[in-house]
Amino acid sequence: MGSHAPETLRDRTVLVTGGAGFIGSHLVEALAPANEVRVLDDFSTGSRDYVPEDVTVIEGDVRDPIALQKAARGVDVIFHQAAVVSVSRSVGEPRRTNGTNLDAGLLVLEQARQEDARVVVASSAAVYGHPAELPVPETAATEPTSPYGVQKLAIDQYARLYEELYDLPTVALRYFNVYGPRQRGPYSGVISTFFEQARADEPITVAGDGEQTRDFVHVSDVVRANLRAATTDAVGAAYNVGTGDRTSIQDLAETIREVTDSSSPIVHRDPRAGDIRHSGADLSRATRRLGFEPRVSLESGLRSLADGTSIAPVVDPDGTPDSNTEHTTYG
Ligand code: UD2
Repeated sequence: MGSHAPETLRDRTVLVTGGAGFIGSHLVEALAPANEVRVLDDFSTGSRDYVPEDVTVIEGDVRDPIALQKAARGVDVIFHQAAVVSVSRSVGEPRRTNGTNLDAGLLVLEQARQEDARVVVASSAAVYGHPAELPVPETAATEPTSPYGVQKLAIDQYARLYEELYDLPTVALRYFNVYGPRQRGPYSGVISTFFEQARADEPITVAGDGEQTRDFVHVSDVVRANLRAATTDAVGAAYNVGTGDRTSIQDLAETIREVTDSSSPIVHRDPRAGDIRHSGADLSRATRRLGFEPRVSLESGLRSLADGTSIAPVVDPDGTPDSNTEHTTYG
């Protein structure tokens, strides 16, 4: 594959659905002000405080065709980040979560056809279910273990199909376990839970033996994958977005206790029903075709969370492409 897409985008009109949420708001920060950025969000979990001043906010439900039509008018790229991210909620309410995670995604693709816009879809490692191989490549079997995973697989495949059938440029990014600032709430993931427990000097609750592993990827790396997806020629495909490293939950608990200087005990609770044992990304395709390479090690990501320092993706303040981006490191 020839030269890779840059890690910057400028002078475009873009829409970020779920742009006030955890991942979406970090993406918006990287896109504004070099682009005209719009956010469509219902603020069910996101916050206005996360959205920069110069961004147009349309408050609405992504399932509402009128709101979406308004938000998407004249856009060049849609980053579709809005979703119900709780796996357990999808188990309790498969049909309702399907509305947001799949039906709305289809609406986004249809709207993009009208506008002739590119679509970058937030897919998930959940499409693999219990991964058939480790690290798991995009070509592995997809047998989701939750409605959430089925919904993400469906929109991931629709994105590919829209490229094939209608020549719409689409990319699906299969996020592994994303962490970083602004992640919070009951479904927010083990890293934010452990941080809260460690800071309160309360027990850090490891589910089961703690030997299960995950591929934790910092949100700034996820933003960088999105920026590449916004201009790549390698469309009509899905790409893993992780680090390629796996960390056990026990090790994670110990590191978080250390970086927060906490005296919390680490306690073991019953294993979580339906938990996947291991998860880790094979990044070969994402590196080869997209030029995506994660930059933030888990250790430096956790330290920056503990210190409250932010890690920006590789975009300079006015969005000018930086010829040194390939070699910029953090940590
Ligand atoms: C992640 C995604 C989910 C889906 C899935 C696909 C997050 C937040 N969720 O679910 O959206 O894409 O991957 O496979 O990224 N744990 C504890 N103690 C706690 C909480 C969790 O030990 O207090 C364990 C949990 O049992 C699991 C691991 O930590 O083994 C990660 O849990 P999670 O909820 O952060 O994410 P996961 O992998 O279930």
